[in-house]
Amino acid sequence: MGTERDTGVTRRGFLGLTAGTAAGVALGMRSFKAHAAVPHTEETWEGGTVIPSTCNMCVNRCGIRCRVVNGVLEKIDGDIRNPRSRGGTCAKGQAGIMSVYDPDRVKHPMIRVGKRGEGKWRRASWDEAFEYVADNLARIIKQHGPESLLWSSTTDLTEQFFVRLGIHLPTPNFARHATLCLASRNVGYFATMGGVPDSDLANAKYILMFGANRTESFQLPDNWTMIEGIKNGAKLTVVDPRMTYTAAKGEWIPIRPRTDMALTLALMHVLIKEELYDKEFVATNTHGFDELKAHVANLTPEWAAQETEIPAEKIVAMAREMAAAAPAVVVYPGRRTSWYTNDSQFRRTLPMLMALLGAFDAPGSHSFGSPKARLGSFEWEIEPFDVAERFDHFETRYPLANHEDGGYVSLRDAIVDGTTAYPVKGWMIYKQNPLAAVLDGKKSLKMAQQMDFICAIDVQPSETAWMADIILPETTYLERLDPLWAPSGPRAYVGIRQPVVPPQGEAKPILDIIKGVAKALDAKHEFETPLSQVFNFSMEEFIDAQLKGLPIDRQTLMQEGIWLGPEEKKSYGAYRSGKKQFNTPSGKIEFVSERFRRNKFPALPEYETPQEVPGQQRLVSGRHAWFTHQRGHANNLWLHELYPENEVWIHPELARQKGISEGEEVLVRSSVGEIKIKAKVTPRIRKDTVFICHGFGGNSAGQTTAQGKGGADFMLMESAGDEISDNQATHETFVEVVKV
Ligand SMILES: Nc1nc2c(c(=O)[nH]1)N[C@H]1C(S)=C(S)[C@@H](COP(=O)(O)OP(=O)(O)OC[C@H]3O[C@@H](n4cnc5c(=O)[nH]c(N)nc54)[C@H](O)[C@@H]3O)O[C@H]1N2
Ligand SMILES: Nc1nc2c(c(=O)[nH]1)N[C@H]1C(S)=C(S)[C@@H](COP(=O)(O)OP(=O)(O)OC[C@H]3O[C@@H](n4cnc5c(=O)[nH]c(N)nc54)[C@H](O)[C@@H]3O)O[C@H]1N2
Ligand code: SF4
Ligand SMILES: [Mo]
Repeated sequence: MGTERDTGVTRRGFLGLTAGTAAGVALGMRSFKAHAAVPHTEETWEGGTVIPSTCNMCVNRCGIRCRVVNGVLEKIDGDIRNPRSRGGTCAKGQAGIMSVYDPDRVKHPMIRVGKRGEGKWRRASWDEAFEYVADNLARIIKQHGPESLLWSSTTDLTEQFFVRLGIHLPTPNFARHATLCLASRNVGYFATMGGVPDSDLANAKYILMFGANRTESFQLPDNWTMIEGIKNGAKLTVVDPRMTYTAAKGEWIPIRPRTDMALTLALMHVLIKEELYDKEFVATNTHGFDELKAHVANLTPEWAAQETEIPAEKIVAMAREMAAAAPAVVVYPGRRTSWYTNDSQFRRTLPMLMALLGAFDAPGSHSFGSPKARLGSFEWEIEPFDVAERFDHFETRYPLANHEDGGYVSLRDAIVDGTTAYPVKGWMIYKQNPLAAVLDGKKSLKMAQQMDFICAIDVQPSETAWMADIILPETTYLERLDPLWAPSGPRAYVGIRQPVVPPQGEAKPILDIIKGVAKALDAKHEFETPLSQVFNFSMEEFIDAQLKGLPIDRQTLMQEGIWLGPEEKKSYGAYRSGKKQFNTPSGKIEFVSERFRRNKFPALPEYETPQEVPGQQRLVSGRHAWFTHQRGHANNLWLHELYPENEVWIHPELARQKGISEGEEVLVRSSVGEIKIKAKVTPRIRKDTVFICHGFGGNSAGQTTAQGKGGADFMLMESAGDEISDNQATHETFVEVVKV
């Protein structure tokens, strides 16, 4: 691991585990009592107790207030004091109740007795379960070394405990959430402007979205602020091959998929040619303008029109409108950017466009340094360790990726194709469902089958847990105390997630599970630092360390649910004037990246016309507002009632050609798989594209509500990853829709 990192991400900074050293602002002292009056809904409630906490049904962590009557969770509402969620809870947040009372939930440790995947299990005590896991890990460490263990998990407040255990073995082989979701966005933005900036949507005059579907794929507080922006008169332009509800709130630009970079390059061409760009900002704050100018000189709107199927006049008009609105423009960074093999380079073009417009460090545009509470750090054991190189050669193959996240596509393919540097025999999985979240599902299954040992720590018998040798049941987010949550946003705050009801069955919180494994493993193997010594603290102690320096104690925070920092007025101008530098090698926004050039990637994003398959459609996927692809939602009884199965969206003309009618079951076929799914015939999608909402088509027999409902997009998607970050590229596959 010891190589110089072009990403600048070091093992010390891993996961932000050194939280508190990040860009938080110091908070003024203000007593909690001074907060705005809390409740809204509970005034109408009769009886019961109200416990404030933090939602975990998706990534947003809204503030919630949970009403418990006689030990039963009856209602979840939003917490109006939360500066990001502002009292909102979506359908998923309210259906969180059913994650506790799900009849299929795993409530006891389960050990596989039949063949892998056959679904035969026996109940085990926790003592036996810890021994079982430790025996297997110790055996693999002894035979092949700790690096023979793959450690995979998805971002959450608790993930750090699981990852710490992996670090202390030590294994270098992590597979984390970013590589399924937003790694390419992060690489693109960090390379270009040193971070992913905040977007002041509420005060923007022009908002340009590429796919990002804020009215359905919730991302706080941007759902709220985008609507505020529109109310304040902003023009919203949504570029998407599909007319989402977000597109319906503005102008829909039905782009030919995978050609977005042609549009952004042509927009830059117009801004430069018509001298509409912000000359002062470009001179003070950017690097490589002359090279950019030459690079886009021939990339005319007429050229882009052929690629994107957006009329040239429209592209010119967009550039002019943006320039007229500048600097109050937001070209939105997006969140899920696991689309194509050129995603990092495409995402680079977004901050480049913003830089030309001078749309940074001004109201209505991008900025860094939004208010954030500065949490105290928990003092972990000393690192680094002497760790092996990764088995998948990730660091040399993807020199500019975030190496601590790993790359799911390349690591899975290396294992299945037999090109690993050494054997990979054990797989520990926490709060992740890779057998449904990674494209080319058949290939992922092969990876699972070649493991000697798989342990899944989950709340549900997910597709992945179903293939494990042992399932360790975690308590749901409504039954446990988690580390604190202090995001940046419109106002600094600290939120707490705490037990609202007692755990079902014998489920345990992750820290207790890790402690159990650590103790059992210490008895079987000698570690540099005994693992039980690493995990010798309680969650309460961890939280107390986080609260150090903040004017609130744990008990009060648990009672109130939130600590709000002072209201701060954002100040602008430090970057524009050149007083503050960007966190890039040149200290400026980089049109040209010498770092990319050095690593043999194009220093300026280069467009290539996508290859298409005649007679077939490009498959794209995404979200539904009442459903989270992840977290076992297809099995949630209430959400299932709202949205029981997904469909494949096809254009009416295509449907007519194939004789397919609305609601009819069809076959969708690609080079790697075939699924049955109902057709949704709609003019809201291009004729050359089909759409499938991700998260359905599950094949775990343990999930009786979800099993077999709808179609699994990931079984159709061919293996592909972004060239720079190895973020999975889920929209590279062409499919045939067949009438049955
Ligand atoms: N085809 C296709 N693939 C995609 C996407 C797509 O749009 N299309 N989207 C991608 C994106 S953006 C993402 S973020 C990933 C997400 O994919 P993952 O990272 O795998 O999703 P998660 O929901 O974090 O993890 C799901 C698992 O966590 C379990 N779980 C839920 N709550 C808890 C808990 O409290 N404790 C424990 N231990 N387990 C819990 C659930 O039962 C489930 O098995 O998928 C990606 N994959
Ligand atoms: N309700 C709900 N909210 C969620 C989630 C959820 O599962 N449910 N998940 C959360 C997570 S983990 C994430 S990452 C975010 C994801 O939120 P978003 O980043 O908004 O991602 P998606 O919903 O996947 O939307 C992708 C959109 O891109 C479009 N698209 C596909 N190909 C192209 C293309 O070539 N060009 C353009 N311009 N557009 C294209 C698709 O048609 C789709 O509408 O949502 C978060 N919020
Ligand atoms: S958006 Fe919905 S599911 Fe996500 S955290 Fe908020 S309430 Fe929960
Ligand atoms: Mo995601």
